[in-house]
Amino acid sequence: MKKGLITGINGQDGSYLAELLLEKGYEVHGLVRRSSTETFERINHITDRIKLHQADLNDLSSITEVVREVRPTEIYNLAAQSFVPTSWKQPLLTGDITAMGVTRMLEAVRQTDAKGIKFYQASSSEMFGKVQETPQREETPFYPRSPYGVAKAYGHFITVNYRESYQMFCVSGILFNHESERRGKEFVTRKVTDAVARIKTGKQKELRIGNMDAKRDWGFAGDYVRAMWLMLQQDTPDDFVVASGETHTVKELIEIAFDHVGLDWKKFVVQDPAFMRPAEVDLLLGDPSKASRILGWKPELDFPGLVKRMVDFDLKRQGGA
Ligand code: NDP
Ligand code: GDR
Repeated sequence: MKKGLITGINGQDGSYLAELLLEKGYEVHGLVRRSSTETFERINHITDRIKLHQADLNDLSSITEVVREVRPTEIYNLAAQSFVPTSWKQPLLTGDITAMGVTRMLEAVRQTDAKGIKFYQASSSEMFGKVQETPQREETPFYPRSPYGVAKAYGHFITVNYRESYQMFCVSGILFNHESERRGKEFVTRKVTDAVARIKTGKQKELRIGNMDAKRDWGFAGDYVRAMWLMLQQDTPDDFVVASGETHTVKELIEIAFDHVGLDWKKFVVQDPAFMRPAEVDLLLGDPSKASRILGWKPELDFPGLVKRMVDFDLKRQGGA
């Protein structure tokens, strides 16, 4: 039986990936950090079918112990400080978890069973930052624009380096933005769909937002975790861009979300400098052709479908549907 260990199992992607691995008959283990209030909102429905282990990406001995105890066949390293604005407020912490945390995971693998464990690193389109070409491909040079992007670039290269230094099966998935009803409410898609639902049900008056001209290549998280799994099923380790191949502005996102409940967004949206970033990533557009050709991956949910799904979910939560 295959055994999967997911760091960040309690996050958006971790919860979808855990479901996918269970469906495929894996024994699923998750690494979670200690918290004074245990909230497993995203994985409550599957906690009886998975095994959780307490460890922290900042603590090598704790993760080595988990890797030794579980002896997984596959590790998905999804844990990170993943919110870009926080990376300017807490740059050192972001570096510790999102960059050095990857080396700690790789060391835990190398010291336990370098040849027997396949390793997936959750890399990001934020590494492209101030983009050097469009669309962005696996070969596009990185120019990160935030401490988060810089940390992810380190994580990417250390993963490639362990593959080349120790012939370990390590891959880096360069994933573009992917969203769902399980997305944290601080990220722009969920912030918008949650606000639309609250405005529609009379609980909120306005939506304060930052840069509406930023363009992102958005997809559905459920589709993207399939690509992670596919990368570890290959015979040789390689890196892949995973994206929808379409880009949309934040403004388009807002329009679709408000339209879906019959509201005029212009009456409710206020631009607020507080949500502007010190350095912005203006445009992201990925080229997923390598993932399509080699992994046979393609996304199933398109952008309008994704936004409407999230609005419908939030509306239901607010008792408005
Ligand atoms: P989330 O922020 O939803 O989840 C991140 C998880 O990491 C959380 O469960 C969090 O734990 C855990 N974590 C944070 N710090 C530590 C630590 N020190 N030790 C152990 N666990 C920790 O992110 P997503 O699910 O959206 O993303 C998954 C990964 O993919 C991240 O690495 C992210 O940077 C990357 N990524 C995401 C993209 C996206 O669009 N979603 C695109 C490209 C890359 P807790 O629940 O306790 O907070
Ligand atoms: P991003 O996602 O930074 O791309 O990182 P986010 O949803 O936070 O921002 C997307 C774009 O929207 C603009 N924006 C706002 N963003 C937020 N959060 N709040 C606002 O009010 C707002 N107004 C405008 C932003 O400026 C930005 O241009 C996500 C994370 O999941 C990372 O971990 C991941 O690596 C990348 O996606 C790919």
